[in-house]
Amino acid sequence: MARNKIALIGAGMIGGTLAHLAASKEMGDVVLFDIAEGMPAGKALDLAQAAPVDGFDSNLKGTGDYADIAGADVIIVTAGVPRKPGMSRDDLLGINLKVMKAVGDGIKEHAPDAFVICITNPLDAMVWALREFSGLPHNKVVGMAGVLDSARFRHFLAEEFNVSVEDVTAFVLGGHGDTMVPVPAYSTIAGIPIPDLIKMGWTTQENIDAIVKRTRGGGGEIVALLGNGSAYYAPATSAIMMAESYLKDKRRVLPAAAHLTGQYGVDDLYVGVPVIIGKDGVEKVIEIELSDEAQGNFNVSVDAVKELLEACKGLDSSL
Ligand code: TXD
Repeated sequence: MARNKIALIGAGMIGGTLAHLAASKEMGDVVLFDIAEGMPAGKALDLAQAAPVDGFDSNLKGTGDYADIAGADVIIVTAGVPRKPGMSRDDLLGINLKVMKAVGDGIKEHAPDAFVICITNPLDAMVWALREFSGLPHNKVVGMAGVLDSARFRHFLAEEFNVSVEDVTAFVLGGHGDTMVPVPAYSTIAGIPIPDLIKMGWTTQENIDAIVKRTRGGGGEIVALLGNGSAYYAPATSAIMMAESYLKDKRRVLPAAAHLTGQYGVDDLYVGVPVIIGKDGVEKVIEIELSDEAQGNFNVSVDAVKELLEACKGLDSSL
């Protein structure tokens, strides 16, 4: 049986971490594509030399030629420019929209059957644009943000309750930005919803409110600490989980930026919602009933995504 092929468009901090994870988990052969001269080949060679030590078999190739992504089963896109301190995700819009055009054209020509996971910011707008430029079916193009945002929420909750992260589930909806909507009512410690834990006196509403706020600003907190670039370990780990659910047809229920066609009252927009990812890509969008407060926050988040899309359409008349 032929190995799977995973193509990484963008071989920077997240791209390199993705390559390391995909190869060391033996998910398949890995192609690192980047416009930077030499760098993707250097990372591929470095990782290939880790293989004999760690004991994994994966062919790794660095390239600047889209022809090398031909036949990819999964493509993960991080190409673009990351946030610098003080820069909002939206500042990235103009630069990264042009990058999505080039990437979309490359995918359309060389790997139209792939499952594509977009990570590039501003996420909800970039995944929409990438889908448009690539022309792939909507169920085969998805955005990664929700797994990361809910992982951040889970980490903070595990610290608050002093329990294993494994026993914390968390629910985050909406766009990947300051308007994202962490939903405590659907977040649990071993199945016990957060509001019940507050009633049990295990924590306070104030503490949960502070955690929700910290989750919303989770990306910015790391940007400020790093001083140069944005988070990469957790974003890469999150995208790998989505890729595995597709490749192994695991049908995991994950929050992801998916194309909505009326669900949650939203049409033709990519927004973070719970989905099932299996062999056909996004196989189902799960529509849950939200409290008035959560729905209100979700609507604010959707409006922020809509605004970004309008800006994209203003920048590129083909959209
Ligand atoms: O949750 C999420 N979705 C995110 C998103 C969490 C963290 C970071 N997020 C975004 O991911 C971030 O704002 C960026 O837009 C991407 C990638 O972040 P990374 O930290 O990996 O950025 P790097 O290290 O700058 O890598 C980007 C690479 C770099 O090597 C460039 O040379 C390359 O992209 N690049 C290109 N590759 C291919 N084709 C084109 N046109 C191109 N332009 C730049």
